[in-house]
Amino acid sequence: MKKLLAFALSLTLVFTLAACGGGEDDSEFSEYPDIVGIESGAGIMSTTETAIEEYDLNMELQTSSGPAMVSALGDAIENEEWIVVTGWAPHYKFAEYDLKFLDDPEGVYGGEENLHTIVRENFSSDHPDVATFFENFYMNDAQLGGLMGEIANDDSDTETIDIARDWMAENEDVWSDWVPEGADGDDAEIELGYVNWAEGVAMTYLAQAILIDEMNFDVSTQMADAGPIFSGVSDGSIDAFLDAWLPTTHASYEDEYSDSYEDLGYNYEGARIGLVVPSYVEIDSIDELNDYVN
Ligand code: PBE
Repeated sequence: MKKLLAFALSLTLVFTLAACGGGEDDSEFSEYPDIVGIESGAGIMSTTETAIEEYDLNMELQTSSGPAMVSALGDAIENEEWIVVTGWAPHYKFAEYDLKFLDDPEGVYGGEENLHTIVRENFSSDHPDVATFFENFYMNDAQLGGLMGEIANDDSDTETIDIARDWMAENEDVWSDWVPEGADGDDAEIELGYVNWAEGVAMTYLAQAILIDEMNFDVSTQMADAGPIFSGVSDGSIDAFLDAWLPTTHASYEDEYSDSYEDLGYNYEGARIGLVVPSYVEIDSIDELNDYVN
């Protein structure tokens, strides 16, 4: 009995030492001590630097990419480890995993936003039918979520545009009214810019498929970081971008470039950005993070 007690006491000691740190990182976030971010040009990255200052967080922000962020999230969830990522909705990760946005009592991340389509100067007069098409282009959460999910879950080598075509075939009622009657681009070239963010990938390839198949334009796509995309639309080297987050996330790009592009309005409403964790992470607010990091 005594022996057992001694054993129990020594165990307590070990646990107490471990809880005090003892030089080792044994916090809940030990596997992912940094916030897993995305590309540096994303608005959510600079907003997260502000959040780190505002909440005085003992975490750093790691630069990564949208897809790498999702795969880190998947790995952490497989092992039930705590992780915090820069996250946004609409995004297919919410369909794939049980996740939650951390509350943001300081309001650093802003409220709901809309996704806008912006086009280069003179684009609307050069291609009025395409401008009308973009003005009509609108997806709700279920529609965009469905298309994003099909792209994310495709493990064959199907080209993204062909996944969009399959979606078109099943959702004609969604997009057919976007196409102006009699539109015929006569093979005119159009270049769509996008960043590797799931919602923009989905909308860009859907627009490309419709413009080619239903309106007879010759459409190419170009992927780059947000900065080059905004500057490309403003200098006219890119015709259109469908994933401008306004009024908050891309406000600095809007300030810098909006004199030299045209905003055709929103294609999705109710988007949001923030810090996202798996639902089993036992905190609900950004200001609780420091209680769980070393
Ligand atoms: N996002 C997705 C972007 C806008 C679209 C939230 C990662 C950003 O932060 O700039």
